[in-house]
Amino acid sequence: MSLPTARMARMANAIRALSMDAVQAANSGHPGMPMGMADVATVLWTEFLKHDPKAPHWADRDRFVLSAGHGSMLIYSLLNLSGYARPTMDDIRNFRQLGSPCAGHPENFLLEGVECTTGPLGQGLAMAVGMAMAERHLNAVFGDELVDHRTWVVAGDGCLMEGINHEAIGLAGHLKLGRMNVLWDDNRITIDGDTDLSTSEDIKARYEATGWHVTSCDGHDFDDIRRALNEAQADPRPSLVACRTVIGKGAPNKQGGHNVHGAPLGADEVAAAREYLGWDAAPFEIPADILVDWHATTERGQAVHAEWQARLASDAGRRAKFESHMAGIGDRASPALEAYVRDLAANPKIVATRKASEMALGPLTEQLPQLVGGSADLTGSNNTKTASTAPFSADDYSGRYVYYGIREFGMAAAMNGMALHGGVAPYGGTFLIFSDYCRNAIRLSALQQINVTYVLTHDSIGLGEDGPTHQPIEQIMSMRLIPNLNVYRPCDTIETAECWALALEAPKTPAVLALSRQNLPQLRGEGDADWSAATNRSAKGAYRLKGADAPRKVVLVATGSEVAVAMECAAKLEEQGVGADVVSMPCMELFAAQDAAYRADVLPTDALKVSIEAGVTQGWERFIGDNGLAIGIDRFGASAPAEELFAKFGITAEAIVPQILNKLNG
Ligand SMILES: Cc1ncc(C[n+]2csc(CCOP(=O)(O)OP(=O)(O)O)c2C)c(N)n1
Ligand SMILES: [Mg+2]
Repeated sequence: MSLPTARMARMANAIRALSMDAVQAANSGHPGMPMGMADVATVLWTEFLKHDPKAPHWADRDRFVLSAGHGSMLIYSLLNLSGYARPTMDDIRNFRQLGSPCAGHPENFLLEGVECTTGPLGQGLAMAVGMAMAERHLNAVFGDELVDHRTWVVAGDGCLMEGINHEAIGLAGHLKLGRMNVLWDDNRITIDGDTDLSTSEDIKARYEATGWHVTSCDGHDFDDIRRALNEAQADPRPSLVACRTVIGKGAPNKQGGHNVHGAPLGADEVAAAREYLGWDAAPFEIPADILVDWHATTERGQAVHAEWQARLASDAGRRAKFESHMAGIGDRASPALEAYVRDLAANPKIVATRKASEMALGPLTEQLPQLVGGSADLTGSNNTKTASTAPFSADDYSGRYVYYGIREFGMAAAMNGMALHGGVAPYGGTFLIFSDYCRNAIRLSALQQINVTYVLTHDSIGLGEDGPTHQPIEQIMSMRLIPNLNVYRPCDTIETAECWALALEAPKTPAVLALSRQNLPQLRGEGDADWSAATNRSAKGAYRLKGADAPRKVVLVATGSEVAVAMECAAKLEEQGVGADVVSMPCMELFAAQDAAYRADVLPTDALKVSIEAGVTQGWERFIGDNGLAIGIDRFGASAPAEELFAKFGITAEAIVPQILNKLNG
């Protein structure tokens, strides 16, 4: 049952008033989008969205994604008016100020009800694809009784124009994610002016061609909005609803123009808007009758939530399984790997670390049902598929392996969406070199404090013949620049398993696993016969793999495939009576977090420190100091067999040892 139009209009005007007043108070922000989409959002939130403000984490709630994150006042208004505990009106008063959860753009870690961080245009919608995938997967596992919800997206012209939109809707159309509905704020305005300035694209035709259902509505006509949303819900395909709106609707002199996009209306125009909208309440005050109407609309969601709780309670076994699944991996990755690693200790394997990753994924995917893998069309190269992970497809959403296609950015964003949804622990592969294609989504994994594992193989010139376009040089070090991202570069089978355990057992930190294409010797095994989480040597980020025999003069620090090179260097140095430690550093971030005593023990000041990594040397000063020796590659690679490249670029014991001796004697 819908409320009369006049009351709906006043509910929508509450969003308009809060948005223009908050932006005015902050003297910064974007009033145009929330004022333009206020009517659509009011219909969606009060009549369609399944949610319970008293239980923002309810697993079967609909997901709402404000992909046009600059319109953050829209979601802050909606959460407040619907009766969520936060944001309070004081929070809104402090919009965009230090300490307020009402940040410039919505942040998932600041407010319950904000499902994901948005602002980088296009990625909200692409994350929503992942949420819709997670929903279908869990529905296939647990059935309609426990998992049956929709993913709603509000997106602007910018979200649809970004390249990632193509990847995201291609994936959603192919996977027939019919429970995903995108409400496009079709206002024909972006920052620079009319969309005519920069695009002539037939967006509706593009969505249709991608397998989407497309409809439109007058975004300021409540009945027409309802009609379109009902149509979107009924159609089995994902839906795009083009909502024709006027940006800044309600600001009589500025609405419809680009100046209302991202600047305060100004005191005069705010006053004019109050007049125009018939809004006489003071700033940040909502008339009681409007608040009553808003709160009443959430009774529907509360009732549905109560029914869901009853269904969950009705079957104790199913409930336990569901709750354990939704709770995530916790610390169950290490136990899943114990038998495998202990066997490696007794039976060493010479394999590429990408292969070692596949071997570790065997027991992990077998024992951890939350793991959902995939690759951006490099399954056989990334070694991401296991016997336990059948394809996830429109015909069978119970599968746990996603063929993402050649959509690195779309894959990364979708994985973020899955992780945010909960109940799914996503990992996905591509070549390390193409991390740059999805870099901003990796950054958003880190910013959003979620667990996503990036399996990035072919991690150096060691990939050989494909040449410089495919050979990472600056990628590993540049990944390490991203805060709250653990970059792992394991050196052998056992370290690879250790890094997988660490990656999966950090619920608020995403991980990159940089893995080799080429075979590597197994360097570990001694002392690993009783391997467990407690003996995971990679956990401290770096450790002494081999101590010096002769009096120590040198400490060689290496990662990944270069640890074996460091071992050769050490052997040659020892032959000449020069004592050398070898430190394996699979994760700089974890090492940097250790206490000073441990760091000083591993990297003592009284020895020459030599770093060896087949990538840029910049950054290694942090560990080897000003007087250290950094062996690396500060230019693009070349096309040739791997062994020849290591020789050419001097990443061999033959090339390195003389430099060390020179330095010691110099
Ligand atoms: C990836 C990315 N590029 C650029 C921006 C800066 N930016 C923020 S909003 C915007 C214009 C968006 O236009 P539209 O989606 O139509 O929003 P409207 O002006 O209608 O509110 C731009 C370019 C951004 N936030 N993200
Ligand atoms: Mg626009």
